[in-house]
This record gives sequence, structure tokens and C-alpha cells, in this order.
Amino acid sequence: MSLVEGKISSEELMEMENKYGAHNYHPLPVVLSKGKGVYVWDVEGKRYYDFLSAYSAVNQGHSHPKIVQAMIDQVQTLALTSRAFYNDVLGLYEKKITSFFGFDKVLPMNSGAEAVETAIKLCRRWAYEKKGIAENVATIIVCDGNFHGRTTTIISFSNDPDSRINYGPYTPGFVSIPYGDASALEEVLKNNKNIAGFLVEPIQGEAGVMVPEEGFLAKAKTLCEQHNVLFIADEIQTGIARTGKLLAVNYENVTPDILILGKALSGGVYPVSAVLANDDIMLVIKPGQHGSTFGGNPIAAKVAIAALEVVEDEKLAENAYRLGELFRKEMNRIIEKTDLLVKVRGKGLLNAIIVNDTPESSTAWDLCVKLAENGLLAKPTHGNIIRFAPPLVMTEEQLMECVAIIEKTILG
Ligand code: IF1
Repeated sequence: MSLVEGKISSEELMEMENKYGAHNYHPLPVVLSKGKGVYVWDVEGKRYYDFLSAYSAVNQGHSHPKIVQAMIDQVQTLALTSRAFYNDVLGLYEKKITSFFGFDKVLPMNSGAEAVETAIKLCRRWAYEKKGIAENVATIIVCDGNFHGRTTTIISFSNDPDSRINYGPYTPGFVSIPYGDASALEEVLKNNKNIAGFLVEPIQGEAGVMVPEEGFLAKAKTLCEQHNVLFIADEIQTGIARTGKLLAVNYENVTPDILILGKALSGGVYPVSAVLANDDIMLVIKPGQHGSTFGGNPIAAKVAIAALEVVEDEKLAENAYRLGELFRKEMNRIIEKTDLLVKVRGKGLLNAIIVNDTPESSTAWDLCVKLAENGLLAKPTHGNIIRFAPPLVMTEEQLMECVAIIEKTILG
């Protein structure tokens, strides 16, 4: 029997992953085999609302026909050239994404972590060649509770023990401030002449959807300008309409010096990430000084163009904004009726509810298992926080059905 044709049960498939795969994840016990729009189906044919959206990578919904078609057309024509040659799609994509976000240039990569690495390298090189910082002492300010990916350099400035412990020796050159604390930022900027950049998530995803105090991002950007320091926004999770604006920094009219995108830039079908900046910064990297075999390949370029067109055509930012307001209103209504939940927070369709129990308790996990039984998939983070991030193509009617599932699960 061919492995791909055989009908294998969920139990057997989970056993296989457990036996042959590294144990670097702890998935909910559900085995998915199909996705369409806001729905996914498991091996047994049960349908669920997807409230994780592959950590915001499928903002456009599962297998969006336009994005899938773009990918199929391109893979049948030309899939990969490397950047040793030009290809006939990359320039079109570069023109599209730079005008879409208002930057002179883009540097294409694949994963989010690679794009963050690229931004760090770009910032350091700018610091030495433009700002005039002495050799090897450029420092980047980051925030406590950050999540920017899994490379050795990135985990060097994480303070999440799981991400960091026993992966040393760590990359130096980073200092951390409390998230959302503009005076702490100012203090470091004033006292350290070697600061090259400030790397920040406009909303911290992994930390549990932490929304900074209003005005923090604008204040931070002004402080960076005053000290000739690059403001680097990691919008890998918050960008591409997730928070109800095209970018989360749009809420405070902030234009980052370096913008990092990933996840939904892929339309959920193929890894695509990007670093955007203007010429005075981007052109410090010259031929041979950075790159990637797959970065900017024709499939990625075509897919990303389609992914951005869908966001625009289907007004996903507006939809996320409207449904987000409704979702938090409905969650607050449910919170009034129960002691099980503390609060809801978020922007657009990036939200979290805080469960009234310790991070060590299994309450949030058990709730997610019950939500799955009732047809909605979400995942706890930090023990007692449940992130709710459905695809942005959701309708109001579908959202209200989801609210009913959540209400029934929590109150029932
Ligand atoms: C995992 C969280 C989400 C990110 C930001 C860079 C990256 C990410 C702001 C790296 C990735 C992920 C990866 C995933 C879990 C996840 C996550 F729970 F950790 F916080 F989305 F909510 N910057 N986020 O959120 O991008 O290299 O993965 O493409 O298990 O690591 P990547």
C-alpha cells in the first residue's frame, strides 16, 4: 500500500510523528488533512474553525484560490533560478511590495527569523558605515518578552528560558528594556553612544498579545530619530492586516526605518519574508555581502504579489478591524458571566483571553481541547493565555458562530 493513498487514523499519524519526528512541539491532539478559507478538517472529516491561522500566516484564508493559482502557474513555468541570474518575476514583486508599503527597496528572504537576521545585519552595517560607530561594538535595543525567531543570534536576546537555555554561547550586542517603557528606552539611548537600532514588535505575540500603551511606538520612533538610531519594526506577526490596519505601526502613524515582514506575506502557502528600507540604509549591503538560495525566487515573488492583492481587493484590514471590535465586545460580554476568564486584549483579529488560573495550571489547555471538540481550534500560550487569531476572510456571521462555540465551551 502506498503511504500517501492509505487511510491512516489520527492515532496512528500522531504516533508516527511522535516516533520519527523530533519532539520540539507539543501539538493539540488533532490531525488536519484539509483547509479552505476559515475552516480546516481533520483526518476523520470533522470541520473546525481555525483560530490560530498558522500563527497569522494564513490571513488570506486556507488555500485562497487566487494565491494557489499564482503558485501553480509559476511552479509549472519557472520555480528557482537562484540570484546568480535575474528572473522575470522578482522585479515586478519588488516594485509591488515597495510601493505597497512605501519604501525604496526590499531584500527578499524566506523565513521570519531570516528576515530578522537580515535586519540586524543591515542595522549593524549601517551603524559602522553611516553612523560611525566603532568596530564591533554596535548595540541593538530589544524588549523583554520579545519573540523574533529561533536562530542562535535571535535567541541570544530572548528572555524566554525555553527558547534560550543551553543554546549558548550567545551573540553579544543587545540590551533589553521593559516592553512599552519609553523612559527606559530614553535612558539607554542617552547613556550609550553605541546604539544602532531599536528592534520591536508593535504588539508582542508570543508574550501573550501584549499591546503597549497608546503612544509608545510614536514616542519610541521620535526618540530613535533624536539619537540617530534605526527604528526596526518586526511586523512578521502583526503586519499584513492582522491587527486591523495594514501594519500595526499605522495606528500611531509611525514609519519604521526598517520593516520586517513574513508569515502572511506568503498567503499561507509558501515561505516568503522581506526586509524593507530606504536607499540610505539598504544600499549599505553590496553584492556578495548577504543573500539566500531561495530568497526572491519566482514562486515566492508570484505568491507574494497575489497575497498582497488579496489583502487589498478583499479589504482584509477593514474586515479585521470591524470583526475585532465585535469579537472583543462579545468576549467582554462572556467575561461578565464567568469567573473562568479575566480579560480579553488585542487589536483587530489578533486577540487573547486570559484564563483565571496560574500559568502552571492545565485550565487553558483543557479549554482548548474542549474548544476543539466543539469545532474551534486555538492554542494556549504561557499556560493561561489563549490566542484567538482567525483568518481575516471571516464573515460576521461566521464570527458570531465562533462566539457561540466559545460561549458554550466556557459557560457549559
Ligand atoms: C514557532 C509565537 C507566534 C514572530 C515574530 C519573527 C518570527 C515570529 C514577531 C519568526 C514567529 C512564531 C513561530 C512559531 C510560533 C510563533 C509564534 F507563539 F512564538 F509567538 F506566531 F505567535 N517575529 N512566530 O512571531 O518567524 O522564522 O518562524 O518564520 O514555533 O517558533 P519564523
